[in-house]
Amino acid sequence: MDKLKVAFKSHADQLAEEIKGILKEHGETVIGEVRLAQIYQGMRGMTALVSETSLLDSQDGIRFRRRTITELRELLPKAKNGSEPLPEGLFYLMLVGEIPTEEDVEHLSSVLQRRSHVPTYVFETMRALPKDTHPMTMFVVGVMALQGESHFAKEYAAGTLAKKDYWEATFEDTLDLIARIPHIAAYVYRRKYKQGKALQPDGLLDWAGNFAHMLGYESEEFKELMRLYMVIHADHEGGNVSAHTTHLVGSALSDPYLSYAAGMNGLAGPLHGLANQEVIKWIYDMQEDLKTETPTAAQIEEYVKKTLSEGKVVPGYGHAVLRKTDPRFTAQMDFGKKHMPADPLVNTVWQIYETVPPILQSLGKIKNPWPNVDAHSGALLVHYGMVEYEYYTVLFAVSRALGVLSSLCWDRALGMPLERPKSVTTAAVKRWLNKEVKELGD
Ligand code: NMX
Ligand code: MLT
Repeated sequence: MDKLKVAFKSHADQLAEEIKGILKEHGETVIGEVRLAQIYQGMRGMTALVSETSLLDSQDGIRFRRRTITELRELLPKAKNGSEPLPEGLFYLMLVGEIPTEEDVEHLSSVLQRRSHVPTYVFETMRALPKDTHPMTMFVVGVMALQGESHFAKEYAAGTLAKKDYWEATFEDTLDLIARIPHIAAYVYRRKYKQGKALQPDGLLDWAGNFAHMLGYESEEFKELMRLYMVIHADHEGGNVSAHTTHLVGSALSDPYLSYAAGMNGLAGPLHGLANQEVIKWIYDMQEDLKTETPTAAQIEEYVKKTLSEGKVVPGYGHAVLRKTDPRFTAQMDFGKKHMPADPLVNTVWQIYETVPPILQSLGKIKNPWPNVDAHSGALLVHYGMVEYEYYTVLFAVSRALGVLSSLCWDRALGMPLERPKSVTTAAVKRWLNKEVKELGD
């Protein structure tokens, strides 16, 4: 058995035992209360899920196994001559709970290289779509076309998969999928924007470096950006739309291909991952409206007010949980200061950062006026020539696979059951408020 699989299983078995003990002793402990408003308002602040791979703090941002983004940039192994963390290292950390050695990461890179073949029919399926199909739709169609390869689905259908082995088939699918999706994603880009000229993978490169290469970006700096990008977008605890959807669909024992594709359809929404394309589109629209590529603070302020007066959101700002500037934004700002301090678009992003929060704060209703991860990413990509902003969410999707699929491995290894919360009608709420029934939902 592969050593990563052995390490994961041994950690999972230990945790499963601990959970048994915790539930035996504290299973009936009340952890909080649910207010009526919360079930009408997106369940904000309701703790209702367990997700082992990361934990979000409203002030400090995301922590992976208690490590912040800043610590990960320091501690995770790097590519030769590189200074950004390798995403394979983060994947290892999410599965095993420990910072990997360089050797662990090299091993994982080569495992992913070996598993990366994508059958031709997948590309043919994607080619059958009209060229103006959104890149996220093409991407998810590619993932779905690959679903026939699922070990989990095949073994389950054959009746040879015992419950105790669900985790292993899920683990195999996870490695296959993570190895293959950069090819699918790169194909979407090359087909849509580069006359369909797909590029052969480079077997000597790491996962993110090879992805950059297949997209057609050969500079070391862009490869470094992809490594950072793939790390910071990977996971944001369990309640965000893409992670929660993947977990929910997976809870029906839908295989990892089906579950991940479902999650990515959620990522494709403008309030979630699609916000990265919306940010750049919003900046371009602002430049056109103001007839300048370098708007002043006063001009940005006017444009923000116009956006709000039209009943639209300012993309890239706000968050359901965070209450400070997203450290993923700060990490990208740091990358920008190092590699492109004078880039006009990047400087506009920084100017927007100075201008927008006080305006949003002054409205009094927005809980977090600070930028999230999506406020920065597009400007860095444009700097290297990736101007096709409709594609940006696909990059997010490739990275998010690391988090949601390692979580799915944990779900299976810990024997997480079907997720099925209770819902009520407003008529039932009214009956309960009028004391016509004892329990909400009767
Ligand atoms: N611009 C304008 N209005 C906003 C913004 C914003 N950036 N953020 C929140 N609001 C509004 C929100 O629409 C709501 O208005 P109303 O009461 O009229 O319905 C009010 O402020 C209160 O919302 P919050 O409780 O602060 O935020 P909520 O948790 O509901 O939503 C987001 C969180 C992220 C959906 C919201 O901040 C937003 O729409 N932001 C812009 C889109 C975005 O950047 N999404 C990416 C999130 C990160 N990701 O990658 O997923
Ligand atoms: C994410 O990365 O998933 C977003 O920041 C959204 C969230 O955490 O709700």
